[in-house]
Order: sequence, then structure tokens, then C-alpha cells
Amino acid sequence: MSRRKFIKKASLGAFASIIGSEIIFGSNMPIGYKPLALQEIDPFEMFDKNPEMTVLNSKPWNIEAKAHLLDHRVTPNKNMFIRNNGRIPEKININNWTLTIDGESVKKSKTYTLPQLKSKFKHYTYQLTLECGGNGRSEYNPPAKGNQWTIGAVSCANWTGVRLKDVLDDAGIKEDAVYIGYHAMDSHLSGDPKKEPISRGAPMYKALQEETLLAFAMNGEDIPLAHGFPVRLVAGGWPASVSGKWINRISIRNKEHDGTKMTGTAYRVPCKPVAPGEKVKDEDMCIIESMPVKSLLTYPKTGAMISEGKKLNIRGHAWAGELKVSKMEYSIDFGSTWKVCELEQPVNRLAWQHFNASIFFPKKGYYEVWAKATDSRGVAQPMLVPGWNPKGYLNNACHRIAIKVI
Ligand SMILES: Nc1nc2c(c(=O)[nH]1)N[C@H]1C(S)=C(S)[C@@H](COP(=O)(O)O)O[C@H]1N2
Ligand SMILES: [Mo]
Repeated sequence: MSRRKFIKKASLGAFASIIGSEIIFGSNMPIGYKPLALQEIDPFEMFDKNPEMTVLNSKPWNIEAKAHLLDHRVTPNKNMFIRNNGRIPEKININNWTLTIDGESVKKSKTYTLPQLKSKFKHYTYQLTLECGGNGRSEYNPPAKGNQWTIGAVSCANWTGVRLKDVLDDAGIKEDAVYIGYHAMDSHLSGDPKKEPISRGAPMYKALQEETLLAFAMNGEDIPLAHGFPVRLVAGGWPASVSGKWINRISIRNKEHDGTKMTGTAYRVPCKPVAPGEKVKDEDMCIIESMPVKSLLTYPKTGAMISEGKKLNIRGHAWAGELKVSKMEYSIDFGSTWKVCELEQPVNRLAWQHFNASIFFPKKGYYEVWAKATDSRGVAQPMLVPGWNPKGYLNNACHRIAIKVI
């Protein structure tokens, strides 16, 4: 038997056992053909995402937006990036779903059903910016392992839910509380039920902020499964890894939470700058809290063309973690000179801010438009990639688009 034939025979058997029945006429299938029943599912259809988005990984699913897909003032569900550390929970029965507040620093452990959570506490809606700590990772050199996010792991949706603060107050917090840690229903890629894919948290002051929500709706609908149905934590302005999806337990800790991806190098950067490629000891790594100032040009698309003498209208969003953006500028001469953009106030704290400008180009040719935001403390985005770090977090370099004047 030839090797090709053997592979075909072997896979026929394997296909049949996965499908659960014999494939009649299977021996007629062209070599390399995968029966429809086994063909890869279409992630855009499965997650109801814009097909223009980029799939970075399928095990687990990680999908990012392109700049022009983030043009809306409020990110539509279809264009919101997906970042998973493990397997999305498969069967969620909301009738059985409960949230437990426990931990060393809770006065008395308490469990809430979804109707209890929704009826007992006041509802709030905020626009909250969620950016993955690894957004921009692909630009670091030496490269960092992990999903090679470019610019699209950021969103600003309308989140509706109850304040975590109100729920924690109801359960009762002891005086020695320092941190919260979430636990969720997704499963570890290894399949080991004892392992959690991720269990992060935040210090009490962030947990108790008015805008920190236990959300049950995203843009006015039930939270889509991939984004944390039925309830997720939303802590705007911090690495989005703090915003636990599919949560069912929050522990009030009397020490820094030590769950999966809280320790070691995960979501940490060197406390002091290091040289590119340098080894950093775990004890010299600090937890990322507020995200740095950043902006994105969402219109036009890079590569746009405009006729000579016409003005080009540009627009986008800017955000600055816990802070506000106080100035937005653009450059068409590779950062030699800057002009001010019109910048709107945020709708609420921790929402991104919209900017626009009208640009005149002196003559025909190739240009780049660079955008630079400055936060309320006077810190501006770096023009190129900032301080290297082992995991490739916090790249807030100026976004740029190419423009041709014809
Ligand atoms: N339970 C759980 N929560 C999670 C994650 C996860 O893998 N599991 N990923 C985190 C990370 S790293 C990010 S960036 C955000 C992404 O949220 P999104 O997929 O809704 O955009 O969810 C966070 N919450
Ligand atoms: Mo993330």
C-alpha cells in the first residue's frame, strides 16, 4: 500500500469515529478532503463577528479588530476583539447560575442568583474602555511570546450592570481587605478541571470605584457568550484581563490575589526599565494597573488616496487608563511638527474620547499621518515602541496611517 493510500485509509477510520457513523462511499473521497461534518467552523459566523477581523489563534480563540472597524463611537458587538485564555464555557444554564462572594476578608460568604443580583441592586450603564495588556505586542523586538496583537485589542462598549461596590457592601467587607480575585466558568486548555485558565483581580480601591461593574448587558443586549455571558466584571482603564468573563465567584482577599496569571511575569512589567531581551527576575516585575495614554486613527483607512488641494478629515479615539486625555495632536512630517486636533470630553469617566482634524497637504506625494495623545498629567504617547518588556505589554506607540495625495 502506498503511503498516501495508507494515510487516507487511516483518516477514513478516524473521521468515521469522530462523526459517529460509517462514511458510506468514503473511499471515493478525494485525498486530503475533510468531510463537511468535520470542516472547521467559521469563527466569524460562530461569534457573530465582522469577517474583516483577524483571527490570531483558534486554540484558544483570539480575534482582533482592524483600525477602521473601530470607527464607531461605541464599539458594536460585531467589531469587538475576543481574547480568551482557555476554553469558552459550553453549556451555561442561567437558571443555575450563581455568584458567590467569599474570601478571607468577607464578613459572611453570600451567594446571589441572577434575578437576585438584578433586583436587589441599582443598575448603571457606562461606556468603558477595555484594552488588552498585550495590545501592540507584535511590534516588540526581541519578540514576545503570546498572541501577536497589532492595534485591535481595544473596545469601548456600553456596559450595564450593578456596581461591584454595592454587592461587596451587601456581603460585608472586613477591614483587612486588600484585593479582590475573580473565578470563572471557562476551562483550562489542558482539560484539567483543577486548573483555572485565568483568575485575576484588582486592589480594593479599583474594585470599589463607581464605574466597576458586574455587568449583565453589553450595548443593551445580553452579553454575547464569547464576551462573558451571563455576568462579567468590567473594570475600565485597566488591562482588560482584570475584567473577568463568565464569573461565578469573587473572593475578597486579605492579601494580593494569587490566582492564575496574577503572579510571575503575567500581566507584569519590569518595575524599572530594562534593555531589550534582558532577563528579569520575578521579584523585579510589577503588576500593571492603569493602562497608558493611547489613541487610534479609525478614519480613513491606511492607504487612502486624496486629490491634491482637498482637505482630509481624520478621526479616531483616545484614552488614558484612569486618567483623561487632555490633548490630541497629529503630524504629517514624521513627528517633526504637530498640530492640535479637536478633542471631545469623555461621555463618562473611563470612556474613550473622540478626536478629529482636517488636514491640508502641501503637494502630491506619500505622507503618513501620526496621531499623539497626551494625558491629564502631561504624559504623551511615544512616537515609536516604548520600553521593551519580557511579555510585550503596554505598547502605546503613536498610531500611523499612510496617505497618498494624487
Ligand atoms: N474568565 C476569563 N475572563 C477573561 C479572560 C479569560 O480568558 N477568561 N481573558 C481576559 C483578557 S486577557 C482580556 S484582554 C479580556 C478580553 O475581553 P473580551 O474577549 O470580551 O474582549 O477578558 C479578560 N477576562
Ligand atoms: Mo488581555
